[in-house]
Amino acid sequence: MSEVALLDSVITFLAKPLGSFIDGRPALDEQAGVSEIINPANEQVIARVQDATAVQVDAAVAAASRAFKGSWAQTSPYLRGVLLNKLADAIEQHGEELAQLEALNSGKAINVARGLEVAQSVVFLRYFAGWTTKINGESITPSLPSMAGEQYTAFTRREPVGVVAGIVPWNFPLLIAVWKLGSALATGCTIVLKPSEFSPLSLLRLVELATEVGIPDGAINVVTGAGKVGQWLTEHGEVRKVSFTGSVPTGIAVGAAAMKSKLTRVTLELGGKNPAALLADVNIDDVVPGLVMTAFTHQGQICASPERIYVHRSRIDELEQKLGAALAGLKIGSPLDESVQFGPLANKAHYQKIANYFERMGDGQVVVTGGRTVGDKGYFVEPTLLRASSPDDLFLTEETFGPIVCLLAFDSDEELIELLNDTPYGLGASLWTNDLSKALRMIPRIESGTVWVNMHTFLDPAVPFGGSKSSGIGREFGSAFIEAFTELKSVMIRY
Ligand code: TXE
Repeated sequence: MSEVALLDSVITFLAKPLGSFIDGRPALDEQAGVSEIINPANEQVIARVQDATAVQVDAAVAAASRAFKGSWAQTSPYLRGVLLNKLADAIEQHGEELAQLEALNSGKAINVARGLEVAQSVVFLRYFAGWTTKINGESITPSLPSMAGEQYTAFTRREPVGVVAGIVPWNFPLLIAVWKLGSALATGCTIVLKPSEFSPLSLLRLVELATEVGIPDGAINVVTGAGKVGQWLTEHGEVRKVSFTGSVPTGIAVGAAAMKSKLTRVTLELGGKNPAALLADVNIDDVVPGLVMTAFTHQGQICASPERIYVHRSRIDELEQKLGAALAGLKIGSPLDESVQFGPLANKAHYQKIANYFERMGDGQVVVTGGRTVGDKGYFVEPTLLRASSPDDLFLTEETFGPIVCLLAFDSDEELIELLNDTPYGLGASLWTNDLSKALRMIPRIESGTVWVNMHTFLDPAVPFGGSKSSGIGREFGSAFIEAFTELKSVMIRY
């Protein structure tokens, strides 16, 4: 099948001078450095984006601060919800344009860009829009003694923390930015977003749409560039909260810098080495499509994707054979081809990291399928299935963040619990079984922010998401996000 034709709007956007977006308009600076944005499918330059200067980061924070105290503070909760819904409408109307930008920039298969990244951005924004009118404190009756007939009452207020810095990774540049701006704007905060230096394009288009639908200038700003720009934001004295998604080492550095700055609040959503466990009763034919989808969508570059699969010894041969065959049948190719299920890795650095893992394969593991790079143009690799013989295998311990899944047999439920928890991480885990009674007994013993049963990596805006152990601090979504983006103020009154 041929590639989808690029929309004129996409071609026009890519040809524009691009850079930061501050206070409702593009902020371009002739003196600034420029980063070339590469299409990972063919290694061609598709756009040039200016890197933000320190002065521009200051300007972005100042604009967010003005909006926080001014226009956004004066926008009622109801109108905030209306504006977030209007932005969701605009994403729907420009859905194909945003999906094409994503496919071009991050190598996401066009159907995944449309059906997951863009469609879910709309779903999440509408969820946050619904919260704007429901963020309240509580009234409290104190027990203070009354000496001369006086009485007391008290209440709490949920007040927005202020200017938020949202630092976004390269794997879901639009959706993760929406999580951060939706949480910030719903609670009355304003935000400065920093996309990854590899994939800033869809967010730069989104912030234009935000201005077009009437979100006040300065409420959402974007500063472009590499880690240094994120560091300036994290250390900025007027930033009250950092919401970071990315790798564990960078997350630790961001958390430490934020604490050191002004005890700036942080939410960290970091990586993991997520396990899936297949109990003895599973129907392998039912499970294989779910595992392919959850572990190999967007080439496995999803923070909660399973990379280690523990299978009851009685079923591992059947799983190995059927999962291996399903992976070998995936169509690898251009993300703009609607029949392709598996595009390139998102950038050269990540491709080199995965290629390096391929070189280390075979020493201790059996390579069931995959394990090679594909072609000589673009960052393509094969979906890869390994079978290990020891729980200490490097493919059961190190996060690859790529399309590499490793199987290991287990014999007893007690052994399985130990294997699941034998990691510094704790983002997501899944149990695959028809024995719900057994699953419910195991769930409290699994050290993980989320446990899925007969599914994995499904995120819903109503269900809190985040990591335990070294996979992060704090929770996004549900009502849990409100705590992270507000301060609780107590008011006591004597009357
Ligand atoms: O992540 P980083 P990178 C993992 C994955 C991948 C590895 C590296 O294993 O191979 O991380 O990817 C910004 N202060 N994940 O380099 O470094 C950076 O510019 C403030 C897992 O992309 O964590 C980018 O915008 N910000 C992950 C963002 O932080 C800094 C998704 C993430 O970059 C900074 C992506 C600093 N000192 C990669 N240094 C997940 N959990 O979903 C960098 N940044």
